[in-house]
Amino acid sequence: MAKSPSEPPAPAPSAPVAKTVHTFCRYCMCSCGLEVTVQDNQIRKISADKLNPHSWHDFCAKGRTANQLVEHPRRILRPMRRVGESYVEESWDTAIGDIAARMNALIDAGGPDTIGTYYGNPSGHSSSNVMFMNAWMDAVGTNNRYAVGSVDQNALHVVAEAMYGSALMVPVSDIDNCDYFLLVGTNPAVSGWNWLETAPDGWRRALTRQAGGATLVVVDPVLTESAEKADVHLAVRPGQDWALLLAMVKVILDEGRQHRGDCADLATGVPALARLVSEADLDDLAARCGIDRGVIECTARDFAAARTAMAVTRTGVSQHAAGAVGEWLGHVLNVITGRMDRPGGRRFEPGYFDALKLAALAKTKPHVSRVAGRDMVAGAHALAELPDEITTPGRGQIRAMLINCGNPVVSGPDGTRLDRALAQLDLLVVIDLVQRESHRHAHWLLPAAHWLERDDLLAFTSNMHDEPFVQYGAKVVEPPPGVRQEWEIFVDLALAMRRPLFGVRGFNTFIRATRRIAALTRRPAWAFGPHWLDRLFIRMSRKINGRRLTWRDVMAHPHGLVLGPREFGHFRQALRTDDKRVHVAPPELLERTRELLAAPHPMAPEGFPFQLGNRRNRHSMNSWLNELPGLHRSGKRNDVLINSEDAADLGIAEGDLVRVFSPTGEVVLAASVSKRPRRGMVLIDHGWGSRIFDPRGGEQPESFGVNRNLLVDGHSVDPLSQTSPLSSSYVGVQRL
Ligand SMILES: Nc1nc2c(c(=O)[nH]1)N[C@H]1C(S)=C(S)[C@@H](COP(=O)(O)OP(=O)(O)OC[C@H]3O[C@@H](n4cnc5c(=O)[nH]c(N)nc54)[C@H](O)[C@@H]3O)O[C@H]1N2
Ligand SMILES: Nc1nc2c(c(=O)[nH]1)N[C@H]1C(S)=C(S)[C@@H](COP(=O)(O)OP(=O)(O)OC[C@H]3O[C@@H](n4cnc5c(=O)[nH]c(N)nc54)[C@H](O)[C@@H]3O)O[C@H]1N2
Ligand code: SF4
Ligand SMILES: [Mo]
Repeated sequence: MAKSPSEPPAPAPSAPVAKTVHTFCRYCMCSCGLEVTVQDNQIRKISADKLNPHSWHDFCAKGRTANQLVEHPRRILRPMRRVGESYVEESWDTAIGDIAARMNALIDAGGPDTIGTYYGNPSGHSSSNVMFMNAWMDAVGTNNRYAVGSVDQNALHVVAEAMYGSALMVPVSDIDNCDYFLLVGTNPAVSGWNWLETAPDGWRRALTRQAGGATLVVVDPVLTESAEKADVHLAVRPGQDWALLLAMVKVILDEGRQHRGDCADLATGVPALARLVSEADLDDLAARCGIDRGVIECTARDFAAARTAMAVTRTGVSQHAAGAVGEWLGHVLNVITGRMDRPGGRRFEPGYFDALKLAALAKTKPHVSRVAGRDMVAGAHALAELPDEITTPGRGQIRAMLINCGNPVVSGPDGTRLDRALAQLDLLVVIDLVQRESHRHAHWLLPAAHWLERDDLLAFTSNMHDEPFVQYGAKVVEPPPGVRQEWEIFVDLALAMRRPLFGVRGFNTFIRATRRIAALTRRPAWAFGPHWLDRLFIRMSRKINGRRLTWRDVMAHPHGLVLGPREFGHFRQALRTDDKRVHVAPPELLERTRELLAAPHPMAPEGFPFQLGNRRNRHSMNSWLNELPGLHRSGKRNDVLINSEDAADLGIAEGDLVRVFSPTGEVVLAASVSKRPRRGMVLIDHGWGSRIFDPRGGEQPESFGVNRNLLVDGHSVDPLSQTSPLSSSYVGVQRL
């Protein structure tokens, strides 16, 4: 309507008031407490929440700039359907309807296994995502589930299941009482003290102990930022930690340095372990791992004699063909020297919520994969198997894939083969914030919410914090209107496919009923969703000091709530083994170790004399965040680090362009001559070489650096953890 001239002028819009929200960062397991200033649904500033009593100390530039992914110029803002070589925006109804119809048609023709899924690392930082994705996969009934664990932490799941009786029973570090740190295959100075564990400020706390007299031993083929600070750096041969750790166990058992009480009372299987080490020869083990026998003996004796000590093993151990054995022997060292559940060692943190119980209830039905014939690990098959499962004809062949929070072409082995396989699918659906390398063949791109745009209660990781702690991850801003959280997508898909969520008949009817009631009463919270489960988990919380946590407690503490002191004595009780003891000698691990002992010493194949190592960067998160401005000021690319003596032999100088090749692939990048890698090893950061497409704007894809995993063979995996040997492939290097 036109304004009459007599009307008073509209008041000048007053600037919206800024508000402060306290939450935590969900990029990595450090889970840093954040203070975020918001104005008019725009993030103005992100800083460390220094009132967070548990976890703000690792706060880094990734958290500080988290708004940049929220505001990413190439962010997907509405569902996008592929039309030829470009994409068009569609409504959610159209997207869900089309995907449901196409998936149902595939299931009708070939059964539920025609639908495959891959879920990546960020899904683990959202309990609503994980729960509802599993509920949807159960609705579909597919066994074709592939997960990031097979390029990450599967070894820990396998070992925890075998030794402690639950894949989720992971010990946490008691850093502040530790006198002797044996850190194997981890670089906490860069990556934080985290894997399936959150020990806020862990690295600096360990350095404080060191300044007070504790010994810090870092086992790493690379002179990393952590190794530089160590009292002892053992530059192990890549992939051979198992030999080093077995030698240490042998020295301890042969010389009678074990903790007699724990070996008799807490553990079973010590005689079998003793038999195993009696078959091994110290000189042989020393030659395998490339560490002097005398040094191994001293390290073993010092570890066993220290007042308090812990061995910590991480991805540098797990991402190899002998990863599960290496991981196992790290735990064995702790158990036989009496480090479990004692100050300065590794504890079990019961948290506020019994995640082990829930994990046992929600266990995935066992399944043997069609092509490779392998069991699942922690509810999923190995990423390395995915290409063959897509391309090999027969009943159970995958014809549609859903990628949730993942970039497997870059994060897993032999991305070229996976990329080709993804191109053959009838349907590829991606849920992500932007379209990356693994998504280039997608038929549908579904826009996800960033963690700053969603609430999270991560009850599953309750026992992974190094003290009893709870914090509600509050939403900071509203997501753009066309964006949805993963759980909503999974519920809508299950409803549209007419397949019951959680695989429970009648569940969809129940959901519809709650939605109707919510609409009638205008109370959106009455519609079934993850908030129902969050409240349930708080209700199910453990009694601490005789009192159960309440929802009100959680909400009243936006900075998070430390529920009590770090306690010992929960480990034994938490064990899920039938005899309530730690199984130090699981038969499959003994057998695999004997296999390794019988195998010849590793030798570089003709023409590929170097082993390819890996680094993480403080300002990258695996294959993402690399593209954001402000991070990576020194240049947005990765180069190849070559040991200075090797470089001299090859005639390679700083900055030279080199070709790095393996039987699987090749990449070209600049050389950096360095003292960091040990001789015979070259280092390339992973996570680079992933294109970022522009499905909305139609601009050219952006790309930074090269994907070093193109050099990794996808066929060989650790038979126990099914993890790809990402950090021990053999490569050749040539100056161009
Ligand atoms: N050579 C080598 N390879 C490695 C490793 C190594 O050390 N060396 N490390 C391995 C490890 S430890 C890991 S964890 C894997 C990671 O492997 P992946 O999990 O497969 O890949 P990421 O690079 O983490 O990619 C995550 C994707 O999720 C998207 N994303 C982020 N947040 C969200 C969200 O909230 N919702 C949705 N839907 N999407 C989101 C990002 O945009 C990105 O595209 O890589 C592994 N690969
Ligand atoms: N800034 C940053 N932080 C992160 C991440 C990130 O991408 N960026 N990712 C997060 C994720 S998903 C994870 S899983 C954690 C991982 O946390 P960490 O496991 O600590 O990861 P890395 O920093 O890659 O350290 C692994 C170390 O193992 C070494 N290594 C390689 N091969 C061998 C070997 O055969 N033997 C031994 N002993 N060492 C070896 C490597 O040289 C490297 O220094 O980090 C998390 N934190
Ligand atoms: S990315 Fe940085 S700020 Fe975020 S949780 Fe990890 S260490 Fe903390
Ligand atoms: Mo990871």
